[in-house]
Amino acid sequence: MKIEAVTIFPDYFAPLQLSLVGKASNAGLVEFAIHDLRVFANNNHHTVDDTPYGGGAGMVMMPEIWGLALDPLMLEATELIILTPAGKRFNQKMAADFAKAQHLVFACGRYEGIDDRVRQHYESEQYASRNIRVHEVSIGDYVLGGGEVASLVMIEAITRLIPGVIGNPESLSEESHNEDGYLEYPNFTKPAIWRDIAVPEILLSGNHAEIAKWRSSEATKRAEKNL
Ligand code: JB8
Repeated sequence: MKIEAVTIFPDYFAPLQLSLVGKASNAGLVEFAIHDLRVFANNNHHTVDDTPYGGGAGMVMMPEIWGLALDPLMLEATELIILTPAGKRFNQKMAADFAKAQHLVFACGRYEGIDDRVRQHYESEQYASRNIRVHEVSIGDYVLGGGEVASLVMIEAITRLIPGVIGNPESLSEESHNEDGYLEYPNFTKPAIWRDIAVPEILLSGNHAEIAKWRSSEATKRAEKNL
């Protein structure tokens, strides 16, 4: 899988070299390319934004510059992901679907976002016929300063689902994981007593059936508390 991002802040993507994602990249399971949008700003001050038509607060990123940046990235079978607070909420199902793609391109806006004609243009039939799809995505109900951090969140969630990235794929499918793929019950490791707090006795019993029952009941308690 190839993952690209277009941004005015390429340095935001430095963490892609770390941890599991960095290892996946070094192993050739995923390839990253981060592109500086400002390279395509052919005006004196490398400006990428202008005032909004219709008035209002803030600035809007200009479509011409985005077109120059994105055109060369729109290969056959590309998922173009535009981060915006108004997008569809990212979830584990979307991560699993994107993990099956060949090519992801993240368009990271700043200011009040990208001129909407960029979305409209790449949604047109000339791109659809080449299996290029556009997705407006949000990672949650809060407002970030731009799409970079949201892209990092999505890239981490997606990359760990690429076959071969997580050594033991049981940890993605085991019954002890919920539909979103994470452990729902509380976890404990050594020592058995820490600051006067003991690990629940049942976990030291070796009775796997009783342990499974206890974990299931703890998971239910937690789910109710988090409603
Ligand atoms: C300008 O909160 B967000 C988000 C906020 C943004 C842009 C993209 C995403 C662009 N502000 O998901």
